[in-house]
Amino acid sequence: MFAAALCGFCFLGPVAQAQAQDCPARPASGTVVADPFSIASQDGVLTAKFVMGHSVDAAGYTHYCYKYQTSTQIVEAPTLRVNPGDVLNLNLVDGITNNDAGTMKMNMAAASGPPCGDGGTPTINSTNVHFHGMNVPPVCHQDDVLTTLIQPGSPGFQYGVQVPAFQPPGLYWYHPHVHGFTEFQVNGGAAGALVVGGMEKLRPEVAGLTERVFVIRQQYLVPWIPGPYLLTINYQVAPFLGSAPIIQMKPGEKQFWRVANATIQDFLQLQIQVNGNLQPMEVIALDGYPLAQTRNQTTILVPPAGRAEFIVQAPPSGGSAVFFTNAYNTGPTGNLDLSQTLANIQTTGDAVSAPMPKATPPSAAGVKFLDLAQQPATTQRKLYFSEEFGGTSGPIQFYVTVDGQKQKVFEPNEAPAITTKVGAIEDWTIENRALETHAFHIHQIHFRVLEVDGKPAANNDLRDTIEIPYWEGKGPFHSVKVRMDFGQSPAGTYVFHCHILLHEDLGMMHKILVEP
Ligand SMILES: [Cu+2]
Repeated sequence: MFAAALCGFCFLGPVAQAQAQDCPARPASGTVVADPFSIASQDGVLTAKFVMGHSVDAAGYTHYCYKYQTSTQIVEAPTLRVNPGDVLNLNLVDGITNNDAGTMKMNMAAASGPPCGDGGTPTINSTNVHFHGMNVPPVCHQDDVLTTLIQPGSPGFQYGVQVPAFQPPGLYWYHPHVHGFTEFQVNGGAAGALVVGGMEKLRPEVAGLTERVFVIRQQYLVPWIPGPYLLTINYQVAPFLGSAPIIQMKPGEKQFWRVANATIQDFLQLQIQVNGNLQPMEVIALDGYPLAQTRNQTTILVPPAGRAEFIVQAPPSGGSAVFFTNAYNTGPTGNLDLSQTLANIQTTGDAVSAPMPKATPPSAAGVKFLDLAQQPATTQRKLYFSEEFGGTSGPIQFYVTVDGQKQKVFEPNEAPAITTKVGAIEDWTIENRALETHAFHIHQIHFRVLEVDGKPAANNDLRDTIEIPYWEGKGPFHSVKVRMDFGQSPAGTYVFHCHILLHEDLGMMHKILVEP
């Protein structure tokens, strides 16, 4: 969207002066990409303490960081590894200090109802955590983002997240979700991977392969002005010009890559190019959920907040390969999602000559609601994304609206736009009436893609985030029809929104109440 539309934020002022480096140093460009530090549950429990830090580096980039103390150093945003049925005990301290922008509070109302955590007014220095894609309850101390506020200077907040026994193995992620301020902290780097273990049991293709976790993030040059931005891979900048990050593989080796799109707005079109040619990737899972059947793709579109897990094969000795994101057109009022190299794949060491072990047939056991498409829906709904220029509360308004209701931006104390019940099965048709592509996301549950633009979808994948292309200005609106199975939903109030985080912060979000 236009930089001009951001002027609601412009009063936040210029880039803060470089300050003491509270956040760990990030890797230099052109170096070998390391996986994030990883911490795993033991005996069904993962206990960790994070401190949210903040600093501005010498280049003027604002960092937000989930700091974690290992036995030897402080790292940021480690990968959390749990198994279905585990408990994640995460203590989060808001250690943001010396953040000048935070003194200029935006006019954000607190949510109605009893506060969870420290309460008070949400500011750019407040934080909380959303466990994106996890089917956990939207309640205080688990995955409530509507009332949970952690404020600087408080002793910290204790999450005790009960991972459901039915949570599919796969890649999820965590990030802050304070309405009005989500973009700033995620843009600064506050986001990390969460892996639910056991993929090799459902998809034996990945058993024995080296696993890599790549978190693609985005950082604006100036954190609250969209415009020039850089993509990073595991915190290493992937520059448009100059030395690309390096991913090392053995010649001919197959690896299992788990890639999270933790950007604030970028639609990634992931490709592997070998000697300039597109190479198929074997897609294992999307948005954490194993596919009913794996499939080969040469491009994987991953909307902001989406995840893709796939098998990559390195070129033989002497070959060269590139991990690439192709340009994606987000429409006349959309952002520029440019093509660029994310990393150069460098072959090193001995070639892997033996063929990969033959996979045993995959088991569908444990994959949730494979037969969902055969069940009748009890309710049909239509929702749409839209934008309005020249409104009273800023140059542009972003709406997601239940058809028949009034277009309005999210208010923390609003009533739910949708009320349903645990056990309901609903079909939602979500249309995009804006001149810009949006990314639909709902908390707590996955949905099955039934139709795209009114035609049966090529793949009935289970997703938690999906792109809906922009309107060309004439002709029908693009749409997706998805099936929501509230039989898998916890009761409670949670949200659906666009996962372009600025849009969410500006109110392209509403609540859904799922009654017990
Ligand atoms: Cu959007």
